[in-house]
Amino acid sequence: MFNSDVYKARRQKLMSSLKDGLVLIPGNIELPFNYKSNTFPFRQDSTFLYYIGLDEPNLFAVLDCNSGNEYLFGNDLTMDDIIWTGSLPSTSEKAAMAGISNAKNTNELSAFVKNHTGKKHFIKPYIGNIAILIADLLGVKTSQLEELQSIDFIRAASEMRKIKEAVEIEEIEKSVNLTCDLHNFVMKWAGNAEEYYTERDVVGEIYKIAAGKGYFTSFPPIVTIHGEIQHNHSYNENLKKGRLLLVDAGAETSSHYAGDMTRTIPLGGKFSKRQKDIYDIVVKANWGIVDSAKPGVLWTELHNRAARIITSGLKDLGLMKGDTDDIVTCGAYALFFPHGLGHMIGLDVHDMENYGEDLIGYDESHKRSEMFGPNCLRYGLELRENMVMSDEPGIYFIPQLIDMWQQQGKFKDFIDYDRVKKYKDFGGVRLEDDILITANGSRVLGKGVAKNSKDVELYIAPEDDKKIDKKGKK
Ligand SMILES: [Mn+2]
Repeated sequence: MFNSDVYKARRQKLMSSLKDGLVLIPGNIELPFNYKSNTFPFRQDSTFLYYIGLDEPNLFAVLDCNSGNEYLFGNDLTMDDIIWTGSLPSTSEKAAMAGISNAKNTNELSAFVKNHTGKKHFIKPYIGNIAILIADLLGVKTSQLEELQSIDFIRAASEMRKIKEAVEIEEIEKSVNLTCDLHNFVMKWAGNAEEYYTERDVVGEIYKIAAGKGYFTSFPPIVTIHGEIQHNHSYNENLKKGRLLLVDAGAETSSHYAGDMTRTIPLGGKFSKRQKDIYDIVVKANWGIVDSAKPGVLWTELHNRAARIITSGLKDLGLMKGDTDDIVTCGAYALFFPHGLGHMIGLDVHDMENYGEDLIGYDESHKRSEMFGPNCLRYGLELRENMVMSDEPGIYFIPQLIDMWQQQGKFKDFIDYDRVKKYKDFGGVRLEDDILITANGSRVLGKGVAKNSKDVELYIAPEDDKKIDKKGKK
């Protein structure tokens, strides 16, 4: 964790923005996967990590905005516990690490909260047991938590968390570097792998690096020769030479900041002409965003910029036709690019998604698009200095969607279905990097992974490493 001053300053800022009432910040608990003592790896709640920093289960923080007093509730270990866990810091020692001066036993929490008659700020929990706890503390039903949650707390916390502090950027860059390590390993390994290996073997290598050198992966990896299936977690296909393997994976270091990158690897080491044509359009779209991202620019505009680059590339190949601006306005490109350009990254790989995408990514004057494709965009506001975003355009050929749109005659003036149908066995390409918004532009975080088609082929082949451009654009 960072120095306690970091957390103290964040809590001060939160309390002065909320002004009134108690702020309830529950830490996470251990979750069983088949019986109580057999648990998933513990992952602390990100709001708790941000304001308190302590990375242990069964803690609960309360901030009193009126008095400025801060409390940490926890259970000190009994001898029965120590036999199993060894001795661990007491609750007051943990409180001191977070810069909190009042430590209390968990059995005092209920009376403490119930005796306070003022406003209570909390964010709707995503874990059932914590929802039950909060509902009990407030004397309400769990079904009421959504309407009772504090929008002020959500707005204040997301305003703080979306702009990364220097210490956070340093941690994110470490996570992105570990993410680069795993992609560099996987690109070479899978690019040269024999066909009896499967997607699952690649996943095993990803877990080995992410869990061995960091905390874990920041989300379940997507590793698939069917890149057109957006969240494919089956991992059963063989690594067939000539196919493209889409690998969307990220590492989380022990500070719990996330990295999130995607590379699309030609199995066997060489792109076919048809693959390279599509791949190079996605490279162009990916770099197009790096070049134009800067403070003040709307993320929706950058989504449209990626859509324009993809559209004009597909027009060059004869798969689309007509006016590029018309195509972007009506959303015909979403046949090939049916998701959003990218999302905020921080303590969560989709940062603060538990606060509600519309609450953190949109506001009164920026409403979410209702159009298929851009309606998936998780952020629709302006970029600001020191935000971290994923830049992840893609082109996919989804056979069922192509058939459906053709049958409906949808956008037939813009899409050449006879040609598109020949790509139904193609799969998909996505390229994703994590970018920091700087004062005047943006910077790709991390040490880099080959991206341009020539560099990818060079890297997979027994290479002269010095020739490969992992940061540049040529
Ligand atoms: Mn992503």
